[in-house]
Amino acid sequence: MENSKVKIGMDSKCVHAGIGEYEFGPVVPPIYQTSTFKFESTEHGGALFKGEKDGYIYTRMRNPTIEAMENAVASLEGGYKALGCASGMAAISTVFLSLLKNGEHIVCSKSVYGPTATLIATVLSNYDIKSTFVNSSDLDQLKNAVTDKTKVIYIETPGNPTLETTDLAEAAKIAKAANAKLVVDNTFMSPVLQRPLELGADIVLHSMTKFLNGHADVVAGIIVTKDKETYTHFRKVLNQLGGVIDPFNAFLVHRGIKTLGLRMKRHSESAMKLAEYLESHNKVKWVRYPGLTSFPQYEVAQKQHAAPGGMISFELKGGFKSGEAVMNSVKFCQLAVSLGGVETLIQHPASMTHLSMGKEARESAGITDGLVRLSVGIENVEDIIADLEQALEKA
Ligand code: LCS
Repeated sequence: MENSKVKIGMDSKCVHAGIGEYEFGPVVPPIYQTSTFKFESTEHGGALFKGEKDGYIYTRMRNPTIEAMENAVASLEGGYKALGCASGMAAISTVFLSLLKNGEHIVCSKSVYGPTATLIATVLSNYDIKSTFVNSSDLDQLKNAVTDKTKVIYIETPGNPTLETTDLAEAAKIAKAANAKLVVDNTFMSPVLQRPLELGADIVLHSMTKFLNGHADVVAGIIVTKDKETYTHFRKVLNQLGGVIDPFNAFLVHRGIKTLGLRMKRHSESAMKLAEYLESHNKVKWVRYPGLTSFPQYEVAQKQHAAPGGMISFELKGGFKSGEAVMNSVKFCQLAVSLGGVETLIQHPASMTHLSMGKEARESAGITDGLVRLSVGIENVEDIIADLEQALEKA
């Protein structure tokens, strides 16, 4: 199916991507839960190491279960090949360490997952890699931040947790003119709703802990490359750094991907209803959701997304205290970090995911103290609304 010349729809792709032919004819790829693979002889082992023969040596280097999942994500994103990683952060650090050298420069969206910003500001800086953080939805800011040393433009869109949305086709033009690689964190949308490579990005990555797996039971990441040269270079670096996914987690993610098309539709439909409900609520100051006409980058979102996705952020009129009161009052929505699973999660970035950034960097990125983030699950939306209704009474 995967190699078939017949063009199939995105939901069909989610079900069939990456599935090959296996011994005994299973419809699901077997889990090769092994760290190593036997050689037929020293000649055979030598030929594998020299790349003269195709085959498996050691799971950190290659594993058939991991490869099946990687092929699925590469196919959904429209990429060449992908690299399964132990977490989203392993994917991000592998990309940075593969692309950047001392003396070089990275431009990054201000509204990114907290540890991504912290990694750039406190770890890459140790290797004399300089950085500039910009509101990347403002293309002039993005263009003006580029220097002759810029090698990477790193964009998370929609950004965590503000949902600030960057026009990727325009960002790709800026990167191309600067001879820099455009790297996009596509975690919030998944390839069902947004495909950055088609818009001109060079590299896409995900925390697969979120929508791709979708069931809140795996921590994993992935890097999708556009060409053989980049893939081969990244594979070598990942093999040295060692942050690879394991076969069982790869199997679980691959299983999760089968329902990705259905899940993203349901997340988007329910989130749209919730965003409208929240926007009309008298305790809510504002709502950020790409499907609302009030969304600051509504036109870009309409152009770039197949549907608005499952993430909402909103600010309560009562600020920090109200935020705390709502979160301590929810009964159906669960107070937890992470996102993109089938269950609805609610969290407070200033005290949780973006705590490590510090107040000043948070405020500059638009992450106000009263901001609440909602990851809308696939439950009956009436149950989520009823829970927020009773919790908002306490705000
Ligand atoms: N990129 C984005 C957009 C994320 O939201 C996260 C994690 C990561 C990368 C890192 O992925 P991980 O290593 O955790 O697989 N986001 C989280 C969040 O918002 N709450 O808890 C984790």
